[in-house]
Amino acid sequence: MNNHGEQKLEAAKAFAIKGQIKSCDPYGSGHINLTFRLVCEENGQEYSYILQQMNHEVFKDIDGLMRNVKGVTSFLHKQILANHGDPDRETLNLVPTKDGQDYYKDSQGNFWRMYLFISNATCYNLVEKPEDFYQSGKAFGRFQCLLADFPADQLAETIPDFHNTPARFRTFQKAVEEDVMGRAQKVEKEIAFIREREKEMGLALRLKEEGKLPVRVSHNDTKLNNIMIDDSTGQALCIIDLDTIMPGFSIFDFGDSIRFGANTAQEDEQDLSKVSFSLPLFEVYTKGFLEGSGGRLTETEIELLPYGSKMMTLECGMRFLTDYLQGDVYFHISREDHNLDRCHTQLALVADMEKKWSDMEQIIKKYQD
Ligand code: ADP
Ligand code: GN1
Ligand code: MG
Repeated sequence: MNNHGEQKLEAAKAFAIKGQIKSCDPYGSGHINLTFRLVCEENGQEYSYILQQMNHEVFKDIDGLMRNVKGVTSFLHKQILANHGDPDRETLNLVPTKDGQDYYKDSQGNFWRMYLFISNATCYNLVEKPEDFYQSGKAFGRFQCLLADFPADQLAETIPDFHNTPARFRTFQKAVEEDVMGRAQKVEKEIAFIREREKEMGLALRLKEEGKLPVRVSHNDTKLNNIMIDDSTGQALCIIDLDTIMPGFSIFDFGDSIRFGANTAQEDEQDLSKVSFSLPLFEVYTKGFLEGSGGRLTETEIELLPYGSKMMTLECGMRFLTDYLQGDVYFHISREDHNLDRCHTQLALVADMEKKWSDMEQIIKKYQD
């Protein structure tokens, strides 16, 4: 069996699942973990689960990470119940192992976890209806509000300096210098594009130091395919991929959604003529996010939403290029030059945002009050 066949079945059997295993196939399009949909059957009834092998190269502290996931999902579970919602669908639910643990370490040293599968809901890689993007803005805005009451000091920092853009820049510079794959010459233009924008990278951290930008419990990976939209109601149902919940900036949660969802093409589109930054999508997301945030964002945070969008796009492009230079060791790829293609879409978006900067600022002003 391919796809880690023996390990995934060993792992699946370690969890408290119902019935007999029928299938366990790769699922979704995440770049970090290995995700499978597990289908079991008992008395003619099917039960589905998400089985994930966590990437412990990326997440060094699996125990801390799983404590975060458990803590946040239990916290959300209570809030959803209090609001008469459906906690089986509106938040992730961990399935314990047969001996009551939150994750399983297999005989090869890999780490696994299991969630209830949320059915009749979809994660999109491209905005199909602007309404979905509005809904996801509202949900991510609300999510940060809900987490405002979560005890931040209990959270492990699962990836230190995750959105520290100047630190990401230093890593990028080192990758260019080392050029272990001999690829730097081919991407001179892309390298120059990133270097020309170095001065802009430190603003958020500077404002934090000056006490002008608050640190909040954030999701930190708010792309559209990390939110499930209910197929029947069209409403945002559940925010997933909780691995990077850590203290961070609201403007970066906003910006990461924008870099992915306000692109008129997919993140890895090879035909750059299809890639552009959509102001109408920026506007619907802004409306949703500010509504969802319920007046909690400061004036500075709101004014910096265009900056947050540009930084997350530039940072992500820089991370894809760094990985390309280092030999594709971080993001999963499924074709040659995949990370370079991803870098190209992000840099094209940055350039387009720069052209549309004053329109972005106008949109923010329109929704500020
Ligand atoms: P990664 O960190 O690799 O992005 P995710 O946790 O985002 O992993 O999961 C990858 C994909 O698996 C998601 O984009 C989504 O399509 C699917 N998925 C994850 N959790 C669930 C769930 N509980 N129910 C249904 N689908 C899920
Ligand atoms: C990764 O795990 P996934 O695929 O949702 C990455 C994000 C990037 C994103 C780019 C832990 O997200 O930071 O923005 O790819 N997650 C991690 O698509 O590095
Ligand atoms: Mg994901």
